[in-house]
Amino acid sequence: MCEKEQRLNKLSTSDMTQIPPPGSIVVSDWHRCKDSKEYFSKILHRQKRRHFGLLESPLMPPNAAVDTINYKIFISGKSGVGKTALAARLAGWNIPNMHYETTGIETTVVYWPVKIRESGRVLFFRLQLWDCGENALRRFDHLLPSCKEQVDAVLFLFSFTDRTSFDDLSNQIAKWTVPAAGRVVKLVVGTKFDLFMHCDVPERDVKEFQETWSLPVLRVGGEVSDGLDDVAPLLNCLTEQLWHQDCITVRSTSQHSQ
Ligand SMILES: Nc1nc2c(ncn2[C@@H]2O[C@H](COP(=O)(O)OP(=O)(O)OP(=O)(O)O)[C@@H](O)[C@H]2O)c(=O)[nH]1
Ligand SMILES: [Mg+2]
Repeated sequence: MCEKEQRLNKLSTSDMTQIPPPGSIVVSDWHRCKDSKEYFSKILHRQKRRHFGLLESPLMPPNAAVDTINYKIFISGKSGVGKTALAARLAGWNIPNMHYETTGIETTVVYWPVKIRESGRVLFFRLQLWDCGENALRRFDHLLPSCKEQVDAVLFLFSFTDRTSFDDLSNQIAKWTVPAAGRVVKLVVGTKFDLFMHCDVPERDVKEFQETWSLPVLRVGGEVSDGLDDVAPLLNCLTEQLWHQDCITVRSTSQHSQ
């Protein structure tokens, strides 16, 4: 059974009776609630984020039956836009000040506990972030197909300090909207939001873009902080879109088989 099938099997029928729209699926500030402490403590070490290797996972006591569900996320965007920095930010690592071009594919594992609002169910999302240097993607044809294989979501990056990266978004997104691409969650992330003195993308353009494409646009920037407040909006938005996509998939396959 492939990873995706295993994941879909973990959805209970109660998760699908009524599928709420994204925005009301997960408890949004759960990391601030008392009852989340035992879960978030598993992804922290001395108040900082714990680093997980490919084969490592948060250790929960055996009596706490928490399902872990795996997703593959591809980070897309032109060279220097901040793909590697975003992967580091989401994992709680420091961001390199210099731009070191990523020469191939790098993967980063991020765990994020989530509480589903309706059922009160807690799940660990295991997000495997795929970051590939833009120049390497152009140079080696075999890289993009491996990034696309079984991908669940794409983060489309633009930089607030680089107008061309914003103007190219529509092209990038259109490539992933063809039917052959299958169901893929799409999120737009504006990086370098902290460099407002050099901002080249005014808020009204972002708003217009958001209305045209009906996609969530998130903003990131600045130093990586130790807390979870910095990453929670993006990770909650991503996890709930993924959960919503899975619920829709299961519902449509069960309708087909009836
Ligand atoms: N101030 C600020 N700098 C950022 C931010 N994100 C990335 N940077 C800087 O932008 C530069 C390029 O970021 P990278 O993450 O290496 O770019 P990339 O998209 O991975 O580029 P390639 O690997 O060449 O495709 C680095 O010097 C980062 O420190 C941000 O949000 N704010
Ligand atoms: Mg990079």
